[in-house]
Amino acid sequence: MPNLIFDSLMRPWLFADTPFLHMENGEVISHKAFFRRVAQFANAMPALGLAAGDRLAAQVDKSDETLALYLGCIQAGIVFLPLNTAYTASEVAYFLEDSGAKAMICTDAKRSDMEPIAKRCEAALLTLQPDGCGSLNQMADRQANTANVADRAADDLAALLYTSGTTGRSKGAMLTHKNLASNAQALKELWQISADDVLLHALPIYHTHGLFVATFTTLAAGGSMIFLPKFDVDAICALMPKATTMMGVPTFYTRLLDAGGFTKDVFGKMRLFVSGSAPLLAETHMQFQDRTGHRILERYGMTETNMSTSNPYDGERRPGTVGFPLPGVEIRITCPETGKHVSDGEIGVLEVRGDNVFAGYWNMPKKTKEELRDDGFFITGDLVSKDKDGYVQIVGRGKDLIISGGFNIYPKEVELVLDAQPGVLETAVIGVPHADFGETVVAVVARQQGQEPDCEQLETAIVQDLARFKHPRKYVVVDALPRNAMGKVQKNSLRSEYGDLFAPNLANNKFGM
Ligand code: MLC
Ligand code: AMP
Repeated sequence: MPNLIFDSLMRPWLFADTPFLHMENGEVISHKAFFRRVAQFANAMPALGLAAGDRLAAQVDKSDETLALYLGCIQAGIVFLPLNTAYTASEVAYFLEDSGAKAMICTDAKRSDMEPIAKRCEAALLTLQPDGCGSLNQMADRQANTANVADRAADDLAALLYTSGTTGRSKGAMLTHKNLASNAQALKELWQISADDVLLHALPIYHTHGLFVATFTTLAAGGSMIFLPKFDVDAICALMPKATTMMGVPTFYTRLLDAGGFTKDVFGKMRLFVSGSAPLLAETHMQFQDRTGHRILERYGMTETNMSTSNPYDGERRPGTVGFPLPGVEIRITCPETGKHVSDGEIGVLEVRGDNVFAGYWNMPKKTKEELRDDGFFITGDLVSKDKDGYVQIVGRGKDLIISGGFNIYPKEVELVLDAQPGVLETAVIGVPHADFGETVVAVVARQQGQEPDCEQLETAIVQDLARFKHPRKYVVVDALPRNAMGKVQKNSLRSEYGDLFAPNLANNKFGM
């Protein structure tokens, strides 16, 4: 019975005594031991009331247990819905309601906040703890360590990942077995990942990058991972001598370059550094090459498409570009107004087609139709050009999106919270350059005539509703927002005006007027 992800990424290593996870405390978990735990989680699913095709949402800390739960869902045919640990209870409530998840897994610390939400959504609520003491860990302990494999077609869903949208409403991207398995194999081949590779894994595992790109390529090759709970420069420098590869967002690389301890003793044995999820400045690429002799391999992707393009492993890795389409992925560059192809060298919207492209947005047929064309091309919303050698360069975004340290923030979501506060006429939320996060969030708030918004109150509303990474790092109160002749707010002019707010000497005063 087929189950593409299980068959291609898990089955080959089920009984292998080779190492899979090197934990921070020195513990080494073999493939065999890990997959026994996976089977225990798979066997726990019926007791949670879940059957193949049902959704399970999880907002839990990164650990070997979390990864085993993810893969247990794959084995049992459950659709996994991972959630950023920074999301507030009200953000999680939306995902639970929208997805119709039948089970919600959280940490012990969040259980009391989640109880009323899970009850309202009629979802089973259990906890998962890295130390194995949560109620779901204990339920898994009681299960057999071999399990049946659920029959899943290539187009059946494996995961539901929510991405925010320009309307402020998050959309669940439906990812199939075919999407994830094909991308893992393509990247494994392209980046020459082998069973001998040891990946330094410091990314979160609730997003495409840490979960699918990093973990699934390692599984595709039968390699192992040094599995760190989060990115910490000292831990990275201490453990890199044992690794051969690392995948990270640009902030990882700028922080490493700033670290005195990042020396040849540390990176000497590494063979590959991959960057993605946000633009890597050509300057960072060059500085990294000067310091280490390594050329960071930059690739490009999206939650909806997994990875679409990559710089070559063997050929020239060109700074400021994201390389070529992956094998099996087609791209075209079109005019945003007419939808017609643009000539090489001209700027247009990138469209992508291939087994990597998702099946659509959960319960949003209209939105799906707007972004996924009848001929299978997905409109990414990223503005790109292609040079004469075929290298794709991301030159901007057609969508109103801020990327901070690899996390996406759709301004509309923040604006909706601020617009509802007393004294606020309207708000424009923009991204401005930031040395550490690449971009950071600034809110430009127009006061209602004769009233003065209370910035502390704005901040309170934001803290209550939105995850920390979405919070404006600066509020600027103005009389009116700039508009063009059509009445559209001119965010470009705000970005020019406030673009240097995070110049070092200005960054301290949060509430600029
Ligand atoms: C943490 N904070 C952030 C933040 N991460 N704020 C803005 N942007 C971020 N990315 C908050 C913290 O809560 C903290 O708040 C403060 O900022 C500084 O904390 P920190 O300790 O310095 O943060 P740190 O834990 O180091 O996190 C930074 C980071 C992390 C870059 C290591 O954000 C990270 O791992 N990012 C990776 C994101 C990722 O995997 N993206 C892939 C998406 S998939 P306070 O209160 O202390 O000020 C995708 C598709 C594709 O995009 O192509 O890959
Ligand atoms: P997400 O919705 O979190 O999957 O983020 C996807 C977005 O991240 C893309 O649409 C791009 O805007 C951006 N992105 C990913 N990789 C890169 C990259 N290498 N360079 C520039 N932007 C990138």
